[in-house]
Amino acid sequence: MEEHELRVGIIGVGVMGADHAHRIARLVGNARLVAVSDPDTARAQAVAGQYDGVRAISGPLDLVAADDVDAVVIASPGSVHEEQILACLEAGKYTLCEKPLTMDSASSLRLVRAERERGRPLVQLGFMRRFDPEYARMKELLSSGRLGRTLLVHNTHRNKDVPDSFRSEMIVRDSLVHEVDVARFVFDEEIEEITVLSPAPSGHSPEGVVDPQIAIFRMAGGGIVTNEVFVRSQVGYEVRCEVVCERGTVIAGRPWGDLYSTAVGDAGGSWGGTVPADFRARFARAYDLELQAWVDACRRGEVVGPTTWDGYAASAVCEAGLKSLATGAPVPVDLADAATLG
Ligand code: ISE
Repeated sequence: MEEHELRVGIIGVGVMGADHAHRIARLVGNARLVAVSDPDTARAQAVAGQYDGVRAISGPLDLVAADDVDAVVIASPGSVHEEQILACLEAGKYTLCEKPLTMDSASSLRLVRAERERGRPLVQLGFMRRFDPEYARMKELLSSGRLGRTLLVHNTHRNKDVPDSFRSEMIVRDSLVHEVDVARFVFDEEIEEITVLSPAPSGHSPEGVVDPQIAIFRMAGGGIVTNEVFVRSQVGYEVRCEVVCERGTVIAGRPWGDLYSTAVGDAGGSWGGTVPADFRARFARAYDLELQAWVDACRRGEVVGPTTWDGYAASAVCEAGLKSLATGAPVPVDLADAATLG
């Protein structure tokens, strides 16, 4: 082992956690995967068995406490994040936590407070879009001032398909949450109000599920963000962001070609290229850069990227979004005063 190699443990090795395990074990520099944990112990054993020197630990908190684990990736469901992050904070271990931070704003705020009380940041949130080369270049261009003030953002977020258990609420909490972070990242402002509209659902939506959804954010400075989230589009994974400024526009995630049309076919969706099947392909580079930035920061003793505050703000917006989903009416976002948190 290199002297300063970061020894990483991963909690949760479902789709995303297994992808991160491969990344840490094979792609990211100066890091070594040492342990994984999952309630499905057979799955944990199977992932551990793919790499030399990696063991499966049955209890996630035992993984956090293990002496040879320097830092932890949390890719478990949001409902267990609070306990697992608190354990990492208690143990003083750097943590990269997948979104959502937690399932509601009260528990997310408890984590913001717990981290601040311990006096130094330890947690990076897994909003990977910020590391995607196109989103990062877009942000740089906006920050340069060349396009003038940002006025509007239009986000498109389509998945090929999801299981029937992915209900309307999950579209807000698990999918729209990315656009919440994109809006806050692009504007550098909080979201003050959200409206979630329910168009007539696709025939592919299970009974009672609102898919697609349209969400509208009103930003603190008055800007507006429109979002389409459609998780059963049948075609593939399409994520785009168009930012409208006073002197120009910029688009991240735009495919090239004259007419851009996707449809379901034998070969899947196409536009003269291939529409990626899911986020692992579309954001592969973003995940590589996100994990490398996290490892490098941990080794320097720092935290970079989205914070627990970003996770909390996203939870608060989604909570208001769920209320709006029920009525279609605008709902104000209730956010704690950052200045009073210490
Ligand atoms: C999933 O959990 C993700 O994080 C993906 O990025 C998102 O596109 C998808 O809708 C979510 O289910």
